[in-house]
Amino acid sequence: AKSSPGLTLILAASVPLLGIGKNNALPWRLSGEIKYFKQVTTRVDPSCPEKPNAIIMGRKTWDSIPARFRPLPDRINVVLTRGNQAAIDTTTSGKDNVLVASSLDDAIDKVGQKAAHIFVIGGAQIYCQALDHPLTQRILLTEVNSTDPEGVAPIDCDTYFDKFPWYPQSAVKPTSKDGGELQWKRQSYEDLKQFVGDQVTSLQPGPIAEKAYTYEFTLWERMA
Ligand code: FOL
Repeated sequence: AKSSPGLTLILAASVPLLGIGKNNALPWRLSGEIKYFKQVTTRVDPSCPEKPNAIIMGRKTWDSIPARFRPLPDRINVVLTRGNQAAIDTTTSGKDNVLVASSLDDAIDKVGQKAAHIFVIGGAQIYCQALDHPLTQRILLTEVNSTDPEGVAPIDCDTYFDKFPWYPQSAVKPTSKDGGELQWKRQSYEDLKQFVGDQVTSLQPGPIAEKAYTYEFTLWERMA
């Protein structure tokens, strides 16, 4: 993957357990948050204005996006599958911005030269693979809190980003195998603002209230 851009994970996850899904869908519907996802993954990087961005997703995440919305416009959509590639409709819709790959490395080989930024958009299996990938440099994590009046009801999820031991309240802590050092570090809001750029008008310092939730946009960077 010569001179390919680094990988950025983007996800919204519940606090503190990092729930990301329920019944192969998002656990919530937060219009300001999905607008941020759309703006961040679509925005044209001024230092690379001729290139679109790429989004890499697993086959189950592809399935979770309503057929009428996919492929997501103005981004190169790459769908990972070990199975039947014909099951992913890349042609009949008349859209030419979708391709299929058999692994993360295969996906990077296919879009690395064509894309300004590569975003990994899930789901849990793909986030785990990407977290272990040497090209992964940052995580755009939206922390979602419930504002349930009881203050105790956790957000109902069946899928978790549970391999991120650096998260402050994760059930799993970094082990001495990792050198006992923090490999991932939360960066400041200013750093996040600088990374996403001026076109992302939905970026705000959090927490932001919507429905029965508050959410906050955060940036994490790999230190080693
Ligand atoms: N990351 C974050 N921060 N929030 C998310 O909701 C999110 N969702 C996924 C991956 N990373 C995320 C995967 N699920 C669409 C639907 C589901 C989905 C990702 C994207 C989608 O339809 N997006 C449209 C905008 C839809 C709208 O405006 O309502 C797009 O063009 O991006």
